[in-house]
Amino acid sequence: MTFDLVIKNADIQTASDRFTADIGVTGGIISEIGQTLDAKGAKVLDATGLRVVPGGIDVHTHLDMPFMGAVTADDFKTGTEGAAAGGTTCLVDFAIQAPGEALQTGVDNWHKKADGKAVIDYGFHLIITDLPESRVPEMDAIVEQGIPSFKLFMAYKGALMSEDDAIFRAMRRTTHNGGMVSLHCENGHTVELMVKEALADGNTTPEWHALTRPLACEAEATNRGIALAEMSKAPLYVVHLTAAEALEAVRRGKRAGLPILAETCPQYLYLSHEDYRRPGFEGAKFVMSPPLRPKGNEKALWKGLNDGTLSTVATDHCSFCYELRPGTKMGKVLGKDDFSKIPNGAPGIENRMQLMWDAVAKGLISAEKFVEVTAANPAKIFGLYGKKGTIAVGFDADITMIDPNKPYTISAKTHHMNVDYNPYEGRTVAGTIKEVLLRGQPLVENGTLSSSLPKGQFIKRAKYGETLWGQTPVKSSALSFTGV
Ligand code: DUC
Ligand code: ZN
Ligand code: ZN
Repeated sequence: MTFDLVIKNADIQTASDRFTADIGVTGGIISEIGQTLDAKGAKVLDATGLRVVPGGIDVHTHLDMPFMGAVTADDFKTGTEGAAAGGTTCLVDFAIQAPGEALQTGVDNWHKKADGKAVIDYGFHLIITDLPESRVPEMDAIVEQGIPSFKLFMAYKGALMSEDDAIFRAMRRTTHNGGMVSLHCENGHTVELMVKEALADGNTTPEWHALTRPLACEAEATNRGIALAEMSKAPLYVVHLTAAEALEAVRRGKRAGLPILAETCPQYLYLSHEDYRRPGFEGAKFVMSPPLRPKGNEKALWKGLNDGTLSTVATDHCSFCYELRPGTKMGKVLGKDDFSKIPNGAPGIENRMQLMWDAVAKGLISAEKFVEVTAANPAKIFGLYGKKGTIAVGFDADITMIDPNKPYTISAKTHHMNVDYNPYEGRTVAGTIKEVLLRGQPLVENGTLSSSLPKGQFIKRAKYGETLWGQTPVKSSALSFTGV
């Protein structure tokens, strides 16, 4: 066998195993894993001293997204460069169907945004905002294009929110077309009322964003979403789960044998409601939905990761600058006098792998769990497995190498994302992302973003319950509701 690249002495970590071997790459695909591969004529990368893990897969990002009168600061260029620098080699971004628009239009718009700009591989989910009965069949064509997942919002009344009948319609269709619905679970009706009351009482500061979206607001919606999934006999993926009570609802659903899957994000594991009380207007940097939760809530999330109730850690990367961006009217400061006008969202795409590896170093999760929630499960759930999500022969050579002995300090001064703050500013994590490969091509070399970055490809994902073995969709043995 001849190779284009051989990674020598790799301390390989997958979701199930750790072993030392050489990795041979041919045509961007892992072609052999063995003890002493012959590297004659191949480029050689010596991984001695590094931990070698599958490239991260972030299944929840919002790049180049118009939202709340602003547009996110990161587009597919800066967002994927940030992702690459942080060891993420594939993402699934949310395309949006605007109200009144055909579903296909939302997808077409997102292809235009990403094509030629992304430096890592990517897929899309589709956010549905308007689903009368007459539009439901349009979902089938979207699934057939390799976009088998849809997101509907139970919050953001008057903008993104869907009522229960639309959610139910979407879920029922997925039982026929091989798609899956994911839900943003917050009760948009109570949020609207509580926000109005808070403002009428003169409560305008960022902390009120969280006070008007309490834990029960998320728990109620999560319970309702699970009930809708049960009635429609459809799988459900709960995005950005934060509240312990919502986690309990997922746990109950799983125990009852329902195909319910859930994700959390690093911000809900590492940050808390106290960040809203930072001096001045700084709390606005943490205004996102659902909001950060009171200290102590995160313990339930770590437990949920470890016992499998939570299957994935994604970022919900949705970056808005803090200051007004020159020449635009976009920035968190839009809500200086009214918290409800602060664009919701925070950056994180670059820091997810570092923060979760830090959890390994601190003993909060195992190295196997790290790979499971950052790469393997995202790939299995979202139809990428067989191509992405582990280090094995036949898979894309998407590989991240971490120096576990070199701490790294997170800062907006050094990050690659196009945003003027970092929610984790000054935090030192246990490892440094040293080398990152996308289909064998360098994204990060010796800790620095490569000067000649590869072109990211749109990945046609397999339907729910299928994988991309040999790059062709087949029924999966990899996905089980207890396993992920
Ligand atoms: N939450 C956010 O904070 N921003 C984008 C959308 C979302 O669900
Ligand atoms: Zn959401
Ligand atoms: Zn989101």
